[in-house]
Amino acid sequence: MKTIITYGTFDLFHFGHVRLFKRLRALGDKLIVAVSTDEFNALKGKAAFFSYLQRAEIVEACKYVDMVVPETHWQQKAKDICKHDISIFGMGDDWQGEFDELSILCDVVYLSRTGEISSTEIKNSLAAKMPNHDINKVQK
Ligand code: C2G
Repeated sequence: MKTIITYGTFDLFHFGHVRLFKRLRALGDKLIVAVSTDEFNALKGKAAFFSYLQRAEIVEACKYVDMVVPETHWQQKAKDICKHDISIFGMGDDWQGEFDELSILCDVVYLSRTGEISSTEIKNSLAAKMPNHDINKVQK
């Protein structure tokens, strides 16, 4: 059983995320996705539109994803790799080289990031279209 793991915020889920998951899943038999909690996002200086639970629900619904776990701090990766018997740690290549130290535990791969889409770009283009709305608030 070859298990892959990846980490991220995955806000405003889009085809760039799907393409990453699809390619990672094709490398083995099981894909685990560690979704950044709201508290960890604050440490990353990121304010997601959707809450952790909403983002985890969306990611879990993706057919390429077998399991979702919370990402609560930067240093959890090595422990996760051992705990889940990970064969491959994978990220988009905007993280190229940042996690090479994990290669003592498993294979480390960086896959090309999908161009022309990002959660930030989605937010910005929506904000431009709706100048009077605060798109950072989920409509109740
Ligand atoms: N990604 C991608 N193509 C895009 C956008 C994102 O391949 N158009 C990939 C990124 O390269 C990353 C993953 O999707 O591997 C998640 O991206 P983010 O949600 O922006 O997560 P990030 O802020 O990079 O957090 O410990 C690692 C961090 O939690 C990563």
